[in-house]
Amino acid sequence: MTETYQKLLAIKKGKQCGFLVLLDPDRKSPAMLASFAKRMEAAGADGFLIGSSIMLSSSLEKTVKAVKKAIKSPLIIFPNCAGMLSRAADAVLFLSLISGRNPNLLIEEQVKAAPLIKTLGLEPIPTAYILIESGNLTSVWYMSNTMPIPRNKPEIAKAHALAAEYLGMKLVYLEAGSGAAMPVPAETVSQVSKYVSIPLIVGGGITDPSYARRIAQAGASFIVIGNVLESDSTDKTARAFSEAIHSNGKIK
Ligand code: 1GP
Repeated sequence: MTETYQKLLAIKKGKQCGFLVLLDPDRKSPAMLASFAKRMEAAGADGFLIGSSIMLSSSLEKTVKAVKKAIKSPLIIFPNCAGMLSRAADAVLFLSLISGRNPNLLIEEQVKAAPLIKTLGLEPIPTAYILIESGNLTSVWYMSNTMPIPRNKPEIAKAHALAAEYLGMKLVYLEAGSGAAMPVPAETVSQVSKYVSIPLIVGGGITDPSYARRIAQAGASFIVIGNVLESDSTDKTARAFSEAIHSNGKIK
């Protein structure tokens, strides 16, 4: 069962870089998130991740159902623990936080989640989650109790990404953390994307379409934008991100 993963590969093939929007169920009601997702899709989003580092609200199932009804593109769960699942989603990023040395997030949560994912009939997408130092203490850094990779050491990120590929993982997610002061360096994206052959998702702290364009040019397969779109009442920012991410390497 790899239908959603195949859709992601088709997006990457057709557009070179895909634009994913992060939906945080803790920040808006299901109805509000559904109408926001619909607008983001109209503005050019290719797909959606739904998740939160803490998940205070208990409305994930309701939110996933509402968003799913409102959009046509893939809706993928971006979980923070084994229980964060919904059968209404298209897939779940089956994450292992491989930059950390916390056994709970390397394998324990996965062992708990696997039987649930099977029972729900959800598509798991094996994903290597790699935290990159981003200047401030982000929620994911604090909550995961792991050290991120130093931002001036792309060779360490490369080694982790290659290990993930050799372990059979299907995606690498280079994460600065939602709301990061500094996004993943373009140089790291460039070096990692040249070094491995699996698609690369990049996110965290990207607030400027011109930086998204740089990351796309550096070889990202997907760029995730969250925070900066939440106050985007006119969708102008989303359209600017879409244009930049889909520019197919054109310099502006
Ligand atoms: C975090 O990449 C996402 O995983 C989104 O980050 O909210 O900082 O855009 P932002």
